[in-house]
Amino acid sequence: MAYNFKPVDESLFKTEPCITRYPETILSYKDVPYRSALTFNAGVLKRKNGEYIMIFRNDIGDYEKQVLEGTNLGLAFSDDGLHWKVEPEPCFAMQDDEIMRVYDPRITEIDGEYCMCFAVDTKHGVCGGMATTKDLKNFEIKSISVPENRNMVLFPEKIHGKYVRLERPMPVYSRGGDKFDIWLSESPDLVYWGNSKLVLATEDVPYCNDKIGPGAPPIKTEKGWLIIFHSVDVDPSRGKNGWEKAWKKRYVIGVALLDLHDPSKVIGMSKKPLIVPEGYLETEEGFRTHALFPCGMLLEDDNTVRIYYSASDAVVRMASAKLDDLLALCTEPRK
Ligand code: BMA
Repeated sequence: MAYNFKPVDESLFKTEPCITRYPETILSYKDVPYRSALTFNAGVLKRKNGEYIMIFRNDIGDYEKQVLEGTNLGLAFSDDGLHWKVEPEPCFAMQDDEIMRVYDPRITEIDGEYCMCFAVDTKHGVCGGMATTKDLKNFEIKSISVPENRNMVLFPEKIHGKYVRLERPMPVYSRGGDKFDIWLSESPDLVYWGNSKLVLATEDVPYCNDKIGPGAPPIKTEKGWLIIFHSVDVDPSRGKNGWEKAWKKRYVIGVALLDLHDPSKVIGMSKKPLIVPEGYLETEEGFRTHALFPCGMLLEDDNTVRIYYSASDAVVRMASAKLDDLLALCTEPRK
C-alpha cells in the first residue's frame, strides 16, 4: 500500500513554555551493572514512603559499536527520582520458542501490588502483556492479548468496580498505513478484557500524520484523568537519523484529559505537542533520533508533574510542569 503522507504544520512543533527539562540524563547504559547498550522506555512509580521505582527497557549490546543482541527489563531505585541505582541483575525477561522478547514496561501500583504492562514480540505478532508482582522479583503473568496490540497503561484505581487500561491496537487491515489509535478496555480481574471503546483517534490530533499511543498510567485530578501520549509524524524525505539506516519518524509527547467517570471520553486536549525533541541528546545522538517516548508520569506533593521519557531510544530523561499548567492546556474539545 502506498503511504498516504500528509505534511504536518511545522509551526506547531515547539515545546510548551510550562515544561522544564531536567538538564542531566536520568539513566544511560553507563549506569547499568550488566550488559547494556540502550536504556529507555521506563515505567516509573513513587511509593507512599517516598521511594521511586523504575523498570526500564534494556537493549543488550554495545553502544559504542552500535551492536544490539537482545532485550530484558532492568529495575532501579531512587530517593529523589533523579539519581538512580540499578539492581545487580535484570528483573524480567521472556523468551521461548514463540516469544522473542518483552519491552516497553509501564507500572501502576494498585490494590497493594504492582502491575506491569509490557509489549511482547512473538513469532505470530506483537501482543500486550500484563503481570503483577509484590516484590518486583516474582511476576505473575495475568494476560497476554491477541496481536496486534501494545502500549498498555493501567489506571491506578478501579473505575465502577473494574480495572481499566488504555491500549493501542494496530489495525493494519482496515485503517491504512500506520493509523493507530488509543482505545480503552476494562476487566474484572486483569485477566479478561472487554467492553473496548475508542478514546482518541490519530485524526483528532492535529500534529499527527501517523500513529499515537498511550504514554504513562493516567493521573487522577479534580478535573479529570490527565494522560500523556506519544504522537508520530512521518516525512518520507527525512534521511538517516541515528544508527538506523532510514528513520523517518518523529515522536513527540501530547497531553489530554479524560472524563473521571467515563475515561473513554476525551474532555480536553492540547492541539499542540507538549514536548518535542530538542537539543543534542534528542535530535543528534542515539539509536533513533527525534523520538521522545514517555512511559512514566508522577504527581509530586507540590503539584509538580514529572514526565519520564526516552530520548532517541537510548537514554531516560525527565521533564516537569505544574499540574495546573498542564490542565490549562487541555481546554480544547476533541475535534
Ligand atoms: C515504537 C516502539 C518503541 C520505540 C518507538 C520509537 O514503535 O518500538 O519501543 O521506542 O517505536 O522508536
